[in-house]
Amino acid sequence: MKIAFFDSGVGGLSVLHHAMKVLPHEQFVFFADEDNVPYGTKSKQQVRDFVAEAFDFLMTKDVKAIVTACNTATSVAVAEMRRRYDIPIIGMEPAAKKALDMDGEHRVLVTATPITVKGRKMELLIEKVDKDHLVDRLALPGLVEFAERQEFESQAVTDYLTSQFAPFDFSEYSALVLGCTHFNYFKDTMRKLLPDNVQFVDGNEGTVRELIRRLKERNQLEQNRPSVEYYYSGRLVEEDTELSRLQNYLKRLEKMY
Ligand code: DGN
Repeated sequence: MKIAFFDSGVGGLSVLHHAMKVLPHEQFVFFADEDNVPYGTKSKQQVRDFVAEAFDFLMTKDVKAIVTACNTATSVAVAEMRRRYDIPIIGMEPAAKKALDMDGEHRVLVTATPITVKGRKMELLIEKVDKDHLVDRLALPGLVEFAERQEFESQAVTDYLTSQFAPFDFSEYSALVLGCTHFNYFKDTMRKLLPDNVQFVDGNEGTVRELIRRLKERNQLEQNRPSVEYYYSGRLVEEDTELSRLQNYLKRLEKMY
């Protein structure tokens, strides 16, 4: 059986990229909801509907687990999906705890989409892990659009990040949390704009670790000939130009991770 990775767009490839490294004998299905990206600026109900449709589709593909490689979808829709299906459904959560645990004295900036930043799940997370009030939040919806256009290092990206980062005194921060899977593509670009005391923290490893734990529990890790099938909103990606678009993202990740 296969393992599905789902995202609103290409962000989830960053989690899949890590999974392919640590699970080299599994078969994957990657679903990017390219018809509806971006999610982060839509209503919660719209996102819930998109996710339900995608999951219904993925359930027809003989999958043994679904990784919701999208913090936004996890934040508003995963609980409902877990009630609906009885396979493991793994979510993403901005790695605020991991970032605080790494230092514990300096501030941490959690970046994500507007839905994730303002969501109830984020409030609960902060309440739980941020006893010393060290966490700040910043929505960076522009990065999702840049990532979808494969624009990672242009002057426009630098200008956008520079203006968004301007209100923060980064000498007080030990970490920046990449709380949206699309943001992983900008680690290098951000590195050039932030002082060395700021470390980047993402949730990729933790999510894949949880996936492995859940599959082991069910005795469902397999030794297959590896493969990945890509879908854009339910359409199998077959054209060379689109496959090479996806390869470009994986190449960028390979350089950075
Ligand atoms: N990649 C998604 C996330 O991790 O939140 C969402 C991007 C979007 O659709 N805005």
